[in-house]
Amino acid sequence: MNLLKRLGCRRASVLGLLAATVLVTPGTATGAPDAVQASTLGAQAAQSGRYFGTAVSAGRLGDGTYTGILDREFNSVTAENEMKWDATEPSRGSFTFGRADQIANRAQARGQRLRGHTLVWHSQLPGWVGSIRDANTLRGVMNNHITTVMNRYKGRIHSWDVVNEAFADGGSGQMRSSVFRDVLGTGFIEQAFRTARSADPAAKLCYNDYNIENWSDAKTQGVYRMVRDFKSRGVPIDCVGLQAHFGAGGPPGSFQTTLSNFAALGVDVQITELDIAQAPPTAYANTVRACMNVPRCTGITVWGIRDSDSWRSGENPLLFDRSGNKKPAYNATLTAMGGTPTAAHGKPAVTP
Ligand code: G2I
Repeated sequence: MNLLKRLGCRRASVLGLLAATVLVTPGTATGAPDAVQASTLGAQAAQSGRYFGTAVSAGRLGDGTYTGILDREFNSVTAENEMKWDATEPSRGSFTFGRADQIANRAQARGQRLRGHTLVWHSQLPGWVGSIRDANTLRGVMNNHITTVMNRYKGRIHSWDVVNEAFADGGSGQMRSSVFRDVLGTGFIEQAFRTARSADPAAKLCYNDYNIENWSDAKTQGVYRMVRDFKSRGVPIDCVGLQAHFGAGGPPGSFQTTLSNFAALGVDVQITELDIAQAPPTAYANTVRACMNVPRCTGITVWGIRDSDSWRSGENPLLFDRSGNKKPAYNATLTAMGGTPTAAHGKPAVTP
């Protein structure tokens, strides 16, 4: 029933009230999306069975503004540095999990899911690994590292970045030089995935990289050929992580095509480290929409909470400003996931 008819004799005063409301809240009369519903990124993503996560740094867990946003908005957590090799096995066979445990236990206690990052990576690799020249030794060391770290969090991590950034930039489409490739050969990736599957059969095993978002890039094609080869030979791989560290222009026009093409190989895709220079709302919306349009795009992780928490903080690339306020890109992200402007909900129609 029409609100004004229901209110009968109070019609005139209600009309006055509505007129005043329209005057003080421009946008309401047209239904323009000037706000989003009282929801959160994680809850909104969950409506389509996805997660919305963030990188978390153990050193910031004492900051109440940081943890307030973390616990309100996100339902998946990635340790920004604490599960990397230099943090977990700084010397051979000596494992340290203090800071990683802090992040994992905290997330688990709050019902947040965990992404594992990362087991085999040429960077943040302790010097003792980089100086190994014997293949049997390095193979044993790599397998032991994968097995020990995965065992620690067995059953608690939904997706592991088993191998990170193994492909070269530029036009080669080949793997980059690293101690792993140079000593073990290109087969080290397959070896790592097979070891990972044995260690935690329930975890999704991902290959994760940056600059693989543009479909025609040689690097994207190189990773695509590897995943296709793995799937055809039964090498265990479940997902491709596209980091999505974008410039101000946001994702390339082919981004959704890239996600779809990987997914068509029979793997999930995940956006694993999203940040965009200057955080243009449209660039965030385009990125999120591409994921929402691909059924096997199972979740999105932003690489930090506030601009001041970012590894590229000079570019203000995240969803919250330095004080923890939502930026325009936040609303764009929530809306792109299906968040509905509050102006369309629970407010009386303005025209009778
Ligand atoms: O570089 C951006 C990301 C690219 N993809 C893989 C990610 O793991 C990587 O994350 C960044 C972290 O956000 C940074 O926080 O990885 C960097 C290292 O490659 C991290 O920076 C390092 C600093 O370089 C160190 O000086 C510092 O000790 O963080 C360390 C721990 O705070």
